Amino acid sequence: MITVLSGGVGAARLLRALRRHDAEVALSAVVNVGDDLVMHGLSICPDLDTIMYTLAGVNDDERGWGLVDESWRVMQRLGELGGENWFSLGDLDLATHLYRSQRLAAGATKTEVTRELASRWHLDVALLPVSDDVIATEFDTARGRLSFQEYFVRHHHDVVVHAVRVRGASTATLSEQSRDALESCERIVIAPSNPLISIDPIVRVPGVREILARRRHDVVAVSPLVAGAALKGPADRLMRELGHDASAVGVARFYDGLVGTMIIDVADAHQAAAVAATGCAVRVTTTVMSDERHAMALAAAVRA
Ligand code: FO1
Repeated sequence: MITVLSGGVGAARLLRALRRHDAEVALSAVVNVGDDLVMHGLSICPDLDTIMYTLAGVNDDERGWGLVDESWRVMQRLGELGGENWFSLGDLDLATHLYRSQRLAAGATKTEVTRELASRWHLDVALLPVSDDVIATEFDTARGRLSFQEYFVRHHHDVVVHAVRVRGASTATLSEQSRDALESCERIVIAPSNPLISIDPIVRVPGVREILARRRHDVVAVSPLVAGAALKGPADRLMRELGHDASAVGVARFYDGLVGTMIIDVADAHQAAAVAATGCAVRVTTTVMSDERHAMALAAAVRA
């Protein structure tokens, strides 16, 4: 059994690769909920949905989020009415948010609703929100305090960040299902997701850091930075702005004490000794899942 600490796109692709690599392995994803938002009265969980759609084979892989063959008529009409439409919810994607919002209003937990949605898509990966409590990642920026999606989407993560806050994380309860998945698996994998805004909001939930530290020899992390750059999103820029090295070494230092093995890209092979000097084993492979062959190579390295 493998449990993957997960953000959005990078985690979704790694989970898909792990499943294709071994149809038998039991897979769980403990997923970040710090990007979640309520908009137009609807509860939206971008990381959970990106993973769900990717594993179901219906994610728009080019865009990275949302459904393939989506249409945007509702957003267009909303704009014509003068409503807020900077955060695009596709016509079909809206059904997911309507379903989730109705079930939450009826008293179901996020964990229960996620299980229901995942079963409708026939997923064979346990999708687990790290907590059922509200956790909200926020940014102190040159333009003031911004919510996650205001920073990420409205401002195209193109604004200087002074600090990241994860509201609610330190008092959130780790879900029973996430705790079980982290305690009972043979290997914990930290996906190639943004360390600061995808993985850290998970690690900050009381219990997670302790489990990782205690089980660090079973923990494998994949660096999301390749030659100092993120494949998608602002990980490199945020690392620099918040005083970290934007490199595989910087990622290894950020995970110090929590990780037994770091997987770094062949483009960063020259940093292997410096990564090892942080106190973990190092594996060098292709981490960019650009095609099936590379995805399988990464899945094999994660399982080695
Ligand atoms: N990302 C965008 O860049 N623009 C959007 O309008 C947008 C809408 C959206 C709706 C539902 C959803 O599940 C994800 C969505 N995303 C959008 C992606 C999301 O903002 C981020 O990529 C993640 O939160 C970061 O992991």
